[in-house]
Amino acid sequence: MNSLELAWLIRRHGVEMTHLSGGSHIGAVFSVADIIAVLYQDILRVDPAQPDWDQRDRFILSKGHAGAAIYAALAEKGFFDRAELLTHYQNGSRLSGHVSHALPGVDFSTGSLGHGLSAGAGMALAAKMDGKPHRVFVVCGDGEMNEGSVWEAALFAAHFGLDNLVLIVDHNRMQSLDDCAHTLNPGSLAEKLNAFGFHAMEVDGHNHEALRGALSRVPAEIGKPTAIVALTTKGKGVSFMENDILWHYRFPHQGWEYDGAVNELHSQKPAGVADPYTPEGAVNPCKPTQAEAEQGKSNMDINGTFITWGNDLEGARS
Ligand SMILES: Cc1ncc(C[n+]2csc(CCOP(=O)(O)OP(=O)(O)O)c2C)c(N)n1
Ligand SMILES: [Mg+2]
Repeated sequence: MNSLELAWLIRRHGVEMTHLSGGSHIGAVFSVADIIAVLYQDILRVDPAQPDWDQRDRFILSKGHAGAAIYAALAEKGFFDRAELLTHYQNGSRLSGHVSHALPGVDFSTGSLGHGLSAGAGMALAAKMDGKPHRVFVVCGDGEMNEGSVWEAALFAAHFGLDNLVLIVDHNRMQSLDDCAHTLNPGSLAEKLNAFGFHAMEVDGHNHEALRGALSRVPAEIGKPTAIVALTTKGKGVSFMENDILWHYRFPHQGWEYDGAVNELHSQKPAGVADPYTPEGAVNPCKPTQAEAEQGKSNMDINGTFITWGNDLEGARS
């Protein structure tokens, strides 16, 4: 398998998992899918046969609401059975809505935003103190960068010269209810991280070559933590989900949402990969009514009023 195939499978599993569970944050999963695929396929030194191997690279998905993405990657890499993916977000499942270290291959439970970089910095410092060679990779959301604890961790990482620590920011310019710029404008994250003592750079977060290039050259500078600000699109891969805040939380409902998502993914399917759920795509796909098509692009009207339908209004606000 190559990273493009893994990224496609992460998105396809993501559609199925969120569709079946009626939950999860599919826009965030699609946004980070390419980053996670390149990490797991080409960068992370991990071994599914020994998930607790002492010298494995550590990975923390600090934006833990995108747990479906790491679950799909871990299953594809052989950490657990693919069938378990379909229990996601359901009572009793190890694959809780937000990332849980109950699963082999998960180093740190997340979901309460703002903690991953602190934990990762601690792991990186411990590795330095013990003279161990592994690296620590942390993915934060750009909305998550509003959390003050992230910047405290950044100061700490630079102060201790943690060049075995890599922060990747999934910079999709949106958070749960609005654009980052309208919520608490982060300005240039790369400039700020450089000012905090990182070696920071911007890359196209959907371009596997660019991601691989940046992630293979860590540390980017000896003695400094590396930051990769990955420029991404929320909902990347399904046109009606892209850049639409509705899809921060919404799951693909039965009918045209599910069929449309599946068939758009099929139009991008790498030849070497098989769809485990709908080998030929959605057959006789449902089409949205005109009203649905008009509403389906947003959950807010021009006055900022929520106009969602179905059963996920509260979810859209979490
Ligand atoms: C401490 C904390 N506050 C609020 C939330 C609720 N929440 C879940 S996702 C989210 C938005 C995150 O936006 P971003 O970090 O940009 O991630 P994206 O979904 O865009 O990848 C919020 C506020 C949370 N999980 N943790
Ligand atoms: Mg975001």
